[in-house]
Amino acid sequence: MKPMFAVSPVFPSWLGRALAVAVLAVPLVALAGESALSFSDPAGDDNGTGAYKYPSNPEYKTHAFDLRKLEVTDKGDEVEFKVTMGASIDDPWNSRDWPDGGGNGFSLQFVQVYIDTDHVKGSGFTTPLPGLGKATFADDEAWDKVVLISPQPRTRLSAEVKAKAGALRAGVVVPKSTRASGKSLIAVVKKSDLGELSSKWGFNAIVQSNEGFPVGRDLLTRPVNQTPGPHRFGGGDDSDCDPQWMDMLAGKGKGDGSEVQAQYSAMKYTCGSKVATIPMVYQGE
Ligand SMILES: [Ca+2]
Ligand SMILES: [Ca+2]
Ligand SMILES: [Ca+2]
Repeated sequence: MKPMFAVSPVFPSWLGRALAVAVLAVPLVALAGESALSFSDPAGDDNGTGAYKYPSNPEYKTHAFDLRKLEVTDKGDEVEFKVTMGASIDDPWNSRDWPDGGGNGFSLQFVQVYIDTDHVKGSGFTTPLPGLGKATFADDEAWDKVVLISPQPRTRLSAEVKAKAGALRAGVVVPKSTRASGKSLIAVVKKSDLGELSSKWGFNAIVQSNEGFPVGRDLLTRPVNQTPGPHRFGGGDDSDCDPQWMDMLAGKGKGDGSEVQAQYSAMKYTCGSKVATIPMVYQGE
């Protein structure tokens, strides 16, 4: 009898610990799978500085470049970036038939999600990738990573980055997969390429247009000119002294009306003397 008494109290306590670990492990995994950062942007501010116009070709349909939401979700070993626009995502140029293995099922949009992972002055890059025109990030909001959400196949995107990004290439993240769904673009990034997602990170989503035949050193981006053309945005400058994108996050990234003016102010430029600013939005602060 004695050995039974000696053993039996040990067994339940071992079992109890195992159960406690199992019960704790389940919600921890579920929490990681659900934790997400969400940023909103006002409707109808897809005119850059306030003056920009869409290309004249009707394929660039109304609000196809109107950023509404950026959601960043922790998926364990991966992080999902979901960018939602004001119109359904189309594929008028049949991206599946493009060279290098075919594109990602959409044609027009190209979103660059800039991320400040440390919020340390002087740490990171203060200029965007080539093709966005003249623009700067504040010293204490310099970006460390940029996720490229492009319809181009990975081979083409990676080759363009290698040829044109220079030193900025160190921060470029090419997603393992990118697709369109309804009004959203969804890109999945390996956490080993990005780091552990934090609510303290700063974000901005720059909405550009995919250009398969880019001008000069532009990295797959479509210029903004003075006058719109069939495949050129208008309302800017024919050189690259203007900020060349249509929409981005501004203010607190909550989507309220004040963020329209905040965007226009940040994108204000004067050729030769003042360049536009790309602000970071920090949800955790
Ligand atoms: Ca918007
Ligand atoms: Ca321009
Ligand atoms: Ca905006």
